[in-house]
Amino acid sequence: MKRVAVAHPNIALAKYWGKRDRGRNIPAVPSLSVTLAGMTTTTSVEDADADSFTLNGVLSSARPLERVLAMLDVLWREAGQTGQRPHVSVMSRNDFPTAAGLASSASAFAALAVAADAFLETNLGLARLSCIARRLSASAGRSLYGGFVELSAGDSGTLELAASPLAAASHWDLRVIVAVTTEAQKEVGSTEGMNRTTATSPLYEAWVNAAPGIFARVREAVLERDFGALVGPVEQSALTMHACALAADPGLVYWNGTTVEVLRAVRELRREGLPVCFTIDAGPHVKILTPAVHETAVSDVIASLPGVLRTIAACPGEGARLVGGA
Ligand code: 2P0
Repeated sequence: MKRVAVAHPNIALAKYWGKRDRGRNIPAVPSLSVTLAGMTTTTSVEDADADSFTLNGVLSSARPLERVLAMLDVLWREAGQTGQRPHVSVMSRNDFPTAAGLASSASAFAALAVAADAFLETNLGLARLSCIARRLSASAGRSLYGGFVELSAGDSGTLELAASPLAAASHWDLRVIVAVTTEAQKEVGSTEGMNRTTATSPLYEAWVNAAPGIFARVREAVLERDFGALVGPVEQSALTMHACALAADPGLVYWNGTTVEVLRAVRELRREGLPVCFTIDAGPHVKILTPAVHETAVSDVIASLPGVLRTIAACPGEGARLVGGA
């Protein structure tokens, strides 16, 4: 038997950065993301004599294999199964480069949750799968759903925490233009970066206190489809997250020179009258938001900036889902 699922990465308009409970992977701040069409992870789960995980055609071992099997084991237990879990061959492929700075762990764990749930016939439903994916990678909990998705903060005693859909992909025809500023992998991954920030940044508490208000403003602007109201809190969320990471010890400098040039160019476009704003994740690439009608005008300018290697355009897309299998 074989089950195949697809999922897409998501980009947070209100950022998650910091955990209230590391063991349970509970976010310290609420986040709000948009799931992106156009970039896809496809994952299959099928019977095998021994467990294995192949990513982009390369057999994985150690930590990546452990995380994949952890998902299978959790699903098996959650469904109340007590016998031996069947051995599986898991194969996953991304049609987008991880160096594009689009969280591949989000689409990876979301696709795996759906494929494994179907393969094991656990039938847990999207909310349970989102909770399980969130434990492995918080942003993955959001990619279970399409369109605009929110994930609350929790307290250290929280056991169950799933993302929830806020509005469908069709709610707002936004474009996300990714300005790729390097092909290199980032030096410090998100999990390590946010744990270091939590432990050492003197600005961490200020971030945790400010984030709920920023999130509320993003949420309201999304619900109202008010781009003018979206600009301020989206940029503040990203810049406050980075300010807090920069102040860690040692400081986390995710940006390069081109990152700053792109931020300046986005603000220049805004001064010229275009509705456009930026966000930045734990890497040097800049993600630029604009209503669909302005996509070409914005991406032409951004693609021509010195240091921008290329741009990738994406729009709101669907959540994780099965695509067939025999
Ligand atoms: C976000 N990021 O909200 C933020 C903004 C990166 C910057 O969620 O430790 O891979 O596995 O829960 O989900 C990336 O962090 O971290 C992320 P873990 P994850 O999109």
